[in-house]
Amino acid sequence: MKLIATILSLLLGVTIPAMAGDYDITEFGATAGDQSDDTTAIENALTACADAGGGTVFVPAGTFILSRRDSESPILEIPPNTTLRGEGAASILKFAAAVNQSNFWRMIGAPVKAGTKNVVIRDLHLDGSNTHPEYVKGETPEHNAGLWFYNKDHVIENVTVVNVFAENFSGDCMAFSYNCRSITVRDCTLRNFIRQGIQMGGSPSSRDYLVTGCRDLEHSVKPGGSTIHVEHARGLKNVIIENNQCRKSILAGGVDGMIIRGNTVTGKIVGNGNSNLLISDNIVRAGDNSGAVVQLGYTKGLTIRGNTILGTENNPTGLYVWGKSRYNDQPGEDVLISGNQISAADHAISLNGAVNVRISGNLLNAPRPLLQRRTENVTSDLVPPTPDTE
Ligand SMILES: [Ca+2]
Repeated sequence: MKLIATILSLLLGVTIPAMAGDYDITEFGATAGDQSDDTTAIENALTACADAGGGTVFVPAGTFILSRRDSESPILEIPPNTTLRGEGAASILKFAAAVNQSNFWRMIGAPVKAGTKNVVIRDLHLDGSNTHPEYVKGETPEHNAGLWFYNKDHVIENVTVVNVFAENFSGDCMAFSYNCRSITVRDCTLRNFIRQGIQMGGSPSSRDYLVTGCRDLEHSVKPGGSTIHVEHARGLKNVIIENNQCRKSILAGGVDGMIIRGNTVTGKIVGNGNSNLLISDNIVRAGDNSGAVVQLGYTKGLTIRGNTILGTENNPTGLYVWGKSRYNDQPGEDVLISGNQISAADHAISLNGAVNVRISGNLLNAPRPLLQRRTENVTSDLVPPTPDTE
């Protein structure tokens, strides 16, 4: 219909009102495969979509260039009831090289003045054009991101990201934070992030995030962060991180109600300051890191079940549950460790500052199965129990 409207418009010299439906960015002046900037054209397509109350903004196959704007971020604001859709990996939205000469540029996000809701972003390839090989403090523009849904003043609700390939971002490939609710990231692919792959934060009203079926490809830069990362959760509730493939770690803290399940991770799973946390059925292979492979600090209500935790000679500890240190009053509290397979160079399980712990039915491959320090009320089926060392 859009094409017919355009032809009629040309023949009759009149403007046909926009139809609900597709807003093809090339019909608004975007041109693929050249160096011409396409930012204004795509903005105009989004504005037309917004004026119609929503619809689908279509990015055909080809590379389209996005540049910095007057205000910092996000560059493309997705209005409510809008799908931003490409044809898959061949539909590329790419930062102009100059974008990475400064910081705080985000490619796609919510309108700054209004928030957004009912948004789908799918079948796209986002390229951040980063050329920094690794993070260097003060030099790497670490806040330049692909997706950035964050709004201090307005709600961002029901955002679904599907089949998006995001690479070469000097900050995060995708980030969700303040005022986000009902966020789904499904079947997305990441590569070459200098900060995090998928970053999730929150605010007291943030809730209900699902990240599933995502993976990072082999990197040609040195990521400084994790494949999936929850940071600055600020009261975030209900996060599910399920069935992802992570070349870097999963780090997640400060969430009430979180499931980390069925992921394969090369690196670590680390979580601090959570409550009501389930870690189950993950396969975690220690990467080139040392220390404990899975580390869970000052968590209240923690179930660690059915995981395969594989350390190397660099990992003295497989699973480390801790709390109540000089830095935190909260112990690791109400902890169930059951049915895991754990290997490590020294201790399979280490408890430090943990209270109310039940350990049962684990298959442990380590010189010493259990180390306890500053624990209370630990029930274990490990025979013979390892004596407390302190
Ligand atoms: Ca162009």
